[in-house]
Amino acid sequence: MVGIAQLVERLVVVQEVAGSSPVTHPKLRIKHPSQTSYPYLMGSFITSPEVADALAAGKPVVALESTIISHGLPRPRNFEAAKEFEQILRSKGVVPATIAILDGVPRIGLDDDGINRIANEDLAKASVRDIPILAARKESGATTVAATAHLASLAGIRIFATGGLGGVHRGAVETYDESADLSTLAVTPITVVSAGVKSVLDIPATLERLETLSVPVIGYKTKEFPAFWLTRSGYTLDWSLASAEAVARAMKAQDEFGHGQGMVVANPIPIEKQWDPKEHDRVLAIAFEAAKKAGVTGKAVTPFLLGFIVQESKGRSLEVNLDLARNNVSVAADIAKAWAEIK
Ligand code: PSU
Ligand code: MN
Repeated sequence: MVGIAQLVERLVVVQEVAGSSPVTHPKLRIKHPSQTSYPYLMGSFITSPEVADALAAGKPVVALESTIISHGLPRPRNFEAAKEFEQILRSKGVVPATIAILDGVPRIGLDDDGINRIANEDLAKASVRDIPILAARKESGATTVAATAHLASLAGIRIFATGGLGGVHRGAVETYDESADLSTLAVTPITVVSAGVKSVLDIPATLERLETLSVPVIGYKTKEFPAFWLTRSGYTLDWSLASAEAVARAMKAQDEFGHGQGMVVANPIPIEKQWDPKEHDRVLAIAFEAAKKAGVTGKAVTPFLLGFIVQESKGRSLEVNLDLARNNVSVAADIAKAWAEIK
């Protein structure tokens, strides 16, 4: 039986904007402010026809972020990666929804020109709080996990693949530097498939914060949280699920008993593909020194460390980064298909 809550959830708010398409708002179950009549927000967001059709038909859709393309991977590999992630999804019968803000308009699903822009323009790194400013100024931005999750959720997308989640930075006790990825997942009903968080972050502190925020962390076929480039972090999880179907069932139960939070599916890179742990430790130690020397702080820290690590590892970390991201996209596709079956 379909209850009132589910009916309201399925309420489709038709946008008046040319080229845009119907959107649902499963989180708040009300109209999003951008769908009201404030003139400067009239643009709202634009869902590509392909993504809009898939959502309307209940077909599987997976969101992809753009910060990993703009700031997390070097040119020209970033463009190839963006295309490849979409291709992996398509080959499994899943519609990709790469998300970015272009000229002030959040885009859910990009065409070739959009992919080219996120790969080759120097875009701002945009988290949730930056979206309205970019919209009002009609500027562009590459969306982080937080911003991508937020926009994907507004568009009615439930599954999202990324490389690594942002988290609590080392030294956060003094700097308070903690990614908005965590606080956003506390209020955004989306399942994010990631290879854990990068070992440049404070992994145990990140897991503690996710616990505080009531965001479940599910090990995918493992009970150990991965460490991005490395298969294992040494930190044990409370929950492990053995299949995409099991994750979809947990999502359904979360819809019933949760309070609107998301879910982290931690998907380790296969051990034969991980970075050599000794080399990993050596390169990271140098990278931290370099960041300190260069005086890098705030949200510039992650891109700096990533770029430095790619150089110092002579590209090895990049190959591992791409492998783990492909692996996440593939698992997200399986989950999206299982979700489309049971939701
Ligand atoms: N991890 C990666 N590559 C990335 C990021 C994380 O391996 O590019 C990006 C993601 O977009 C993530 C963001 O949401 O960094 C977190 O940045 P911050 O700590 O400033 O919130
Ligand atoms: Mn930060």
